[in-house]
Amino acid sequence: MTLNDVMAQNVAMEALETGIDPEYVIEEGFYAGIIMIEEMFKEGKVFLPHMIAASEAMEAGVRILMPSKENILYGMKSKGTVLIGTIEGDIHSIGKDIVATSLQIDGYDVIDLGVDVPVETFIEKSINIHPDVVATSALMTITMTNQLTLEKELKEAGIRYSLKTMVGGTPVTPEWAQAIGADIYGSDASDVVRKVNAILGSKNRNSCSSEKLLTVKVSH
Ligand code: B12
Repeated sequence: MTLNDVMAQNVAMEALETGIDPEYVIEEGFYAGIIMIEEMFKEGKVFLPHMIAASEAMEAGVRILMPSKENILYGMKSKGTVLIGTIEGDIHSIGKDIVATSLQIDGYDVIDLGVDVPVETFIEKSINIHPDVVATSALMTITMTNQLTLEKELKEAGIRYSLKTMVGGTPVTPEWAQAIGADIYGSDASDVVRKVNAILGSKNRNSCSSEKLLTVKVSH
């Protein structure tokens, strides 16, 4: 852990102690910071190692701001299962982690497959786990196309009808989601939680998965 990471953690702890909404700290603090670094990167004022250091510091801070899921979720009934990962070819993790954690906090069983997840892995896990939602994050225009491949392969595997798909990430738009046939587009964590609740709401009222206790622990 670097000095930057420790400083980011300290700022996050200070914010929690003063009672500021953690989501506000992420959006207006860490997110704004990383976008500033991106601008400096584009202008050639900082380089890739600096971006990596900045994003690691952001991750360290965000981890502090996300409450201990095990405490919150103990004994809570699952609202459903979400399989999530950053799509093949893409290693960006921060946004995906925030979405995963927010869904967990809201009562979903979240299985986080990590980053650079091959389309085949999403298919295999969907067949074995029967998730309610398969969610993919894409931060680059070239990796967005793998979200389309996933749609096609879910159909070929004969399981597309049995689940909902959800897409997000900086270059992903509602138009893209519609064009590839994804069920849900989410712009940020609160939008995701609202939309997943809306789309699974009717199912949850009758489903046996709502009787299942949450078991998955947070992986990050
Ligand atoms: C930090 C960062 C990195 C870090 C990533 C660290 C990490 N652990 O994630 C590092 C330095 C490693 C990195 C590497 C690279 N990066 Co980069 N990176 C960024 C940066 C500056 C911020 C991304 C971020 O973390 N944002 C903060 C989070 C909170 O926001 P978010 O990801 O958008 O997530 C929110 C929403 O999008 C949504 N969401 C996210 N995921 C999901 C999933 C679902 C299902 C849903 C519903 C919603 C959702 O909810 C989140 C919470 O609000 C962006 C710039 C940008 N404007 O996005 C470039 C950016 C994404 N990177 C870019 C590039 C090109 C790269 C590299 C190829 C650079 C290189 N030359 O090596 C490599 C990628 C290698 C690879 N194979 O993936 C480009 C992509 C361009 C494009 N359009 O294709 C960007 C846009 C920068 C730019 N302007 O050029 N990067």
